[in-house]
Amino acid sequence: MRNTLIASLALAAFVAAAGQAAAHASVKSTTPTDKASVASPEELDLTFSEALNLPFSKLHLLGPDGKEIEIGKGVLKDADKTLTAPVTGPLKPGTYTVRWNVLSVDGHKTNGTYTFTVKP
Ligand SMILES: [Cu+2]
Repeated sequence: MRNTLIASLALAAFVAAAGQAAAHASVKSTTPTDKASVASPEELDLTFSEALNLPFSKLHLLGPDGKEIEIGKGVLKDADKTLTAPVTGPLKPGTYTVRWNVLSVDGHKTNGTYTFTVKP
């Protein structure tokens, strides 16, 4: 009885780990692209490897001083795999960090950051 329980717990852990490795959302492409030098963008676009759950998926924009800059509400497109948010007003020259926190439809949360530079 006890051995059966241990065996099924081990199997459950294995299945959970395998599922995570196979399916959590990773970034496939972004606009602006990572480390790009661009004119002030009108929006941020991040395309993920799987569909997202919008209420639990958010983009944050941090300015050259590290302070958060308010951006518009995110929306999903391209079969819910692309998260887009409008950037309000022109951004001053400098390096910006995009931080993303997303929940994919399989229930896994992932997050990360990347940077782009606004040209003078
Ligand atoms: Cu997943």
